[in-house]
Amino acid sequence: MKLYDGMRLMNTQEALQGSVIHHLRYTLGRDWKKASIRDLYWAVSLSVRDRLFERLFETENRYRQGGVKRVYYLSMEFLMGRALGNNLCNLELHDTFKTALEEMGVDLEEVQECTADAALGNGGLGRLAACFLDSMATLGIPGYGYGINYEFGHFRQQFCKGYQRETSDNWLKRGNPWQISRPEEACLVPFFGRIAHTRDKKGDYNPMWRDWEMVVGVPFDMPIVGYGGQTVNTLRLFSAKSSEEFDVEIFNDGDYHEAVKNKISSENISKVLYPSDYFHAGRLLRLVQEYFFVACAIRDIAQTFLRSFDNFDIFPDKVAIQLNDTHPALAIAEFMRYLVDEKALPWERAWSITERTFGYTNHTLLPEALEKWPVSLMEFVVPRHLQIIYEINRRFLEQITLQWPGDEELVRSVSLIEEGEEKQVRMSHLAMVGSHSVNGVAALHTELLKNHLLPDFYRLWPKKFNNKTNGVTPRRWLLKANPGLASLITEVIGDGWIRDLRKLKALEASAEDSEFLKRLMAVKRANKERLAARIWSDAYVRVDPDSLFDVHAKRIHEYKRQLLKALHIVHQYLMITEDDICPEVPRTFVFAGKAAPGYKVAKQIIKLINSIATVVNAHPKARRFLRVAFVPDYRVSVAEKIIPGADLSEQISTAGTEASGTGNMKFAMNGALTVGTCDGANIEIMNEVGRENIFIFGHDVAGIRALREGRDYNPWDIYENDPSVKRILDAFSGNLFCPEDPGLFSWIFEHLLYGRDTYYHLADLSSYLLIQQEVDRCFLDTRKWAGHVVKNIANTGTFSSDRTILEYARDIWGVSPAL
Ligand code: 26V
Repeated sequence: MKLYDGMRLMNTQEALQGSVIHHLRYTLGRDWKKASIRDLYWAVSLSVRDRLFERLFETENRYRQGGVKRVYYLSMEFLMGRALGNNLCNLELHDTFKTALEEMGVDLEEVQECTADAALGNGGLGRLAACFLDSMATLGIPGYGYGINYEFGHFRQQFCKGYQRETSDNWLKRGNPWQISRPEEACLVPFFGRIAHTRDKKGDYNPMWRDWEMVVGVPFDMPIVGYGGQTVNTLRLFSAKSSEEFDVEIFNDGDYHEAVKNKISSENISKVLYPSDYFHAGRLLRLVQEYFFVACAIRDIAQTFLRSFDNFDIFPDKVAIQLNDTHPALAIAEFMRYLVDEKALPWERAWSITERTFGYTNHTLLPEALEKWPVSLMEFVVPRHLQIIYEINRRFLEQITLQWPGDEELVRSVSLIEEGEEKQVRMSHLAMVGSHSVNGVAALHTELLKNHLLPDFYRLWPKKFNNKTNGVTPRRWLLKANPGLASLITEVIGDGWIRDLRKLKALEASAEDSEFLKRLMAVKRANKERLAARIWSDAYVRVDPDSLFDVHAKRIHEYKRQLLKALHIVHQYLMITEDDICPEVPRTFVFAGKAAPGYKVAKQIIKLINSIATVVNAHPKARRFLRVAFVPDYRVSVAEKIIPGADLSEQISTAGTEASGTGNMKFAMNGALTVGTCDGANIEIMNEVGRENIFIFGHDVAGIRALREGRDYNPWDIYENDPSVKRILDAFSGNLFCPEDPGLFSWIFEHLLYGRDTYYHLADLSSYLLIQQEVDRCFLDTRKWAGHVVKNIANTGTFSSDRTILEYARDIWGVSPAL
């Protein structure tokens, strides 16, 4: 059998079968007859991996020979999901592999389903990083992801009596065929210790970092293939290991116990992903993780640079480093330390190189999520970096005072150090001062950054600020997640959309074509059936694929207002059970999402929704029109099933709180209509698809601000004056949804009425209920609905992460595709 075509492995069915059998026998040592589904997963994955690596070598050669500029995307999170299906899809080998395996009696779908997601992220920020890697590889941009190889990813979610229970995600338990460790490229990272204030021979101040403890960072590489397979980049994740030299030293002192203890603590660094994306708790281990990661990344990046060049002045021409939020912002101090302490560059030169190298992306407007580290903690973990941060701040404030003499208030507001009972380092200020670019992730978000979150910095450096509206990769989120829709689209307009999503626009020509609309809705119907099966197997709720699938799937946060959705359901339920009004459109309400383990209100919201589900689904009359299902353990692979089956996409955050949202884009692309507020990228989706093809409701940012500032938000008035609102809230103060646990949900009544509801649920409730009626009316007219669906799909082209990445490449990184 012919195995090679030139330097490349063959991709015929025969060759693929041979490859699988080879790996099964010789790599895994398994007899075909005794192979389990997991063995097959491994054998198939290794066969795919062979094909990735040969392209990875080609890509590296191309980059090296071109002396190209490289982009490093530093992120504490990469929410990759499953690799096999995506790699097959991007290599365009899915169908060949499927038939090759079929002939061997193996079902490819089944093989994929038995594998864990790579859930090294919490939500939007981590998934965006994963989409960006796909786009960089597809566009042929030399882009590398850098992150942490967490041993445990995001927790697994189960429900126990309606409450969220977390279990650990031991995703590497059975190994990972996609990762290759590179112990020969490990790096040493010093921690803790003290600064000795010494002078050099010339008498100049020469601080020495002494008595540090050493940790080893071992890189693990994961190949990232672009669509078409021309480019394979890498995602490099670091695992922490204890340094042997260090252990030996202690060991020689005879303190065996200490040696073992330290081994445990250094390996703990990459043990687990922090499962919160909301509250910055300021934990020591988190700071240690952030520093460990950037120290490894900077060493690695510098080493790669030095393999081709020797003059750091051209570093910014050859390297761009993008900070995914402030989590890797210490990289700025670490790079300064590297240039000044290790490479003996003068401060000014080092600073100019640093500033020209880094870019910073902000992903949140919520003050609770902004990172601030106590100076005392930093002094303990990274004493030299704290010193450097102080020096950056001293020079920065000196410049401010020169420009605006006497403006003490300005100095206080922009300082990297927040004064107060406990002095803290403001990581966003460090990131901004050390970068040449600061960007938000949707037009509205960037405006709010400039004018509300960071107005003083905007006044200082208006040109640094820019917008990069998020996007999602159409390969995973359309081609792979929705094969039915993808092939229908390809049949009508060709397959150019896979690389250039704007081509979807051509679908508009078919918006009136009954035959096309029928086929489109048949695809949706098939996806709904698939989703219904999943809802039954995972949430034990029987649902009718003919009902309207109304989906709210994302992290559980007060600002995302799952509670507002719950109020709508309760309203419907009460209309049926008390007013005897039956909705014309039966609905299935689908929820999915995890709550941070320490976020009590979010966990209560989960319990509430599960309790509402129990009551509604059991009510003999209500269940004829309504079903509520909370699908557990939301993750990338579950999103791939839920999103294509949705009719209605709920994007109902309080205006001014959701930086962008990316689920909103995935749903629209898959032919769901959006019901949304004027928030984040919803506004841009509205502008693209047209006001008449989206359901927009509620207060906008100015309206919410007026409520906040005017102090005229009086939820009691709303409660007293609107009988339906009163009835909904009374259901919570009563025990309608918690007959066995009286008083369980009365907090909601109090929270929305007495407490300061900073997310203004009641302010938007009546317009939300109204717009939902409009949704119903529209859904009844199947043809009209289908027309809106086409308009949505056809106009989501701009929300491809390819567009986003091309903008980063052009405006921030100064790189161009190297295909
Ligand atoms: C914050 C924290 C706080 C400390 C503990 C760990 C941790 C981890 C992550 C975060 C920040 C989360 C920010 C985030 O995910 N933002 C989301 O970013 C998406 C991509 O830009 C965007 O679409 C969402 O609107 C935004 O909420």
